[in-house]
Amino acid sequence: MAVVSPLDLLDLDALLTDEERDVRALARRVGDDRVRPYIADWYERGEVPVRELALEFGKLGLLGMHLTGYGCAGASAVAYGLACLELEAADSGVRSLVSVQGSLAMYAIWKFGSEEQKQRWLPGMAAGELIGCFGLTEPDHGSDPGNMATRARRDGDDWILTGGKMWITNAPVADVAVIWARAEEGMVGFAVPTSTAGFSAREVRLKLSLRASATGEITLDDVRLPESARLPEARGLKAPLSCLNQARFGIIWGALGAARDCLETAISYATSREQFGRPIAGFQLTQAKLADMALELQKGYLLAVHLGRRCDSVGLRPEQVSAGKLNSVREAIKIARECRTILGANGISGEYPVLRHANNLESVLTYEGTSEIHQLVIGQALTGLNAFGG
Ligand code: TGC
Ligand code: FAD
Repeated sequence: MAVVSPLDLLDLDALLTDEERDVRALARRVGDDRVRPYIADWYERGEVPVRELALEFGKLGLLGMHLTGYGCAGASAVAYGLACLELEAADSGVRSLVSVQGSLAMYAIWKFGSEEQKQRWLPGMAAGELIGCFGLTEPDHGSDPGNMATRARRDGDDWILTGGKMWITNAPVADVAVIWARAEEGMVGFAVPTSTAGFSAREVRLKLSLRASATGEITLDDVRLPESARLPEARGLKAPLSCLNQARFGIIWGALGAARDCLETAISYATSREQFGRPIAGFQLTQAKLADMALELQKGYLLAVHLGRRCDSVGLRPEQVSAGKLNSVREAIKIARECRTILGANGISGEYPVLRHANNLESVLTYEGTSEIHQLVIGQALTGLNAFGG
């Protein structure tokens, strides 16, 4: 009997162009060569060579790949999604590095920055020579960034930033931090060189998830910035939220990559592991699990391709991005946990990627809008009623 791979069950490859398959192959190769051989060790140590990886990804055009100009590749949304899928099949932390660099930090500067800011930061960021981070979340304001405590006040021609940001990916190694703050005129954003006096970032320790990712806490202690550091086109909370759409789109695809890796591992394990004198894949209960997981994976992928095509043709509404993020991550984490059961005790070992993916997906479930927030975004679109509070 021919054995089909979990993402080939319905021949969904037929939905892709040759160019898209080439981008996917490139991202898969970089994941296989530059991440998989080392990831268990990085994860155990809670360290990842961000700069080395960024240079590698930059050379291959994977940073800010869906943006145009300034050294960016100008790829389609679907191609970008496929790259996220393959990178997250290696590790969510590695996909996060790329998402935060390209979809949050670079996108914010690309969309809202001055020409001078774009020239200063984007080519180096696309090449992976400069690392960016995106500071929206604070210790006391996560789901509700509109109530953030960080303040920007004018002082002559300058701005003074005061406050702090928490859980900021890439912050400990970043050269530039996109920082969001409240000012008299509403929400404003800045491209802050991390060498500026009063800016500091320390690594968040004791993470049990996304360990192969640099996560930082930022302190802004009267950081003085010239007006030229403010993102001139960013007006109101809408600006940072529109950056989130970009990163959430990548997660729609990325989470499916983590799920695929778990499912492939579980199938391979189940066909070789024997109990009661036969492969555990031959038990009906195992096959029921595998069939249901393959089905959810395919459904998630169909949704991702549909949203990708819409994004490339007419663009996406926020609730459509929420629907994709909610579905992909919620199903991916279920798949990862179910695959873990199939591996028995080996399922808890770092020799296999499954529990690492499941643990990573706990972060992915929470960041870029928790599942509850996405349910409420969809609920608001369906009813016209805002159930967020306030
Ligand atoms: P609300 O009054 O609803 O909206 C304020 C203004 O923003 C507009 N808007 C959006 N615009 C673009 N994209 C979206 N997704 C938008 N959502 C809302 C809205 O139309 C309005 O515009 P205007 O013109 O009327 O001013 O704002 P709210 O305060 O009620 O909050 C809405 C809510 C809860 C959906 C929002 O705050 C939210 O999304 N919260 C979740 C926060 C979040 O996701 N943070 C992520 C931080 S970054 C991160 O996690 C990186 S992880 C690393 C990785 O990506 O790999
Ligand atoms: P809270 O907002 O306190 O939520 C706690 C719980 O309450 C959740 O279950 C939530 O769904 C629920 N809840 C909150 N409000 C409501 C409501 N109205 N109705 C129902 N339930 C509600 N942020 C950045 O800005 N930049 C980054 O680079 C970044 N990287 C991250 C990396 C990692 C590893 C992690 C874990 C987080 C990162 N974040 C980043 C932060 C992330 O975006 C926030 O954690 C997320 O938005 C949730 O905020 P919170 O953790 O404060 O949870």
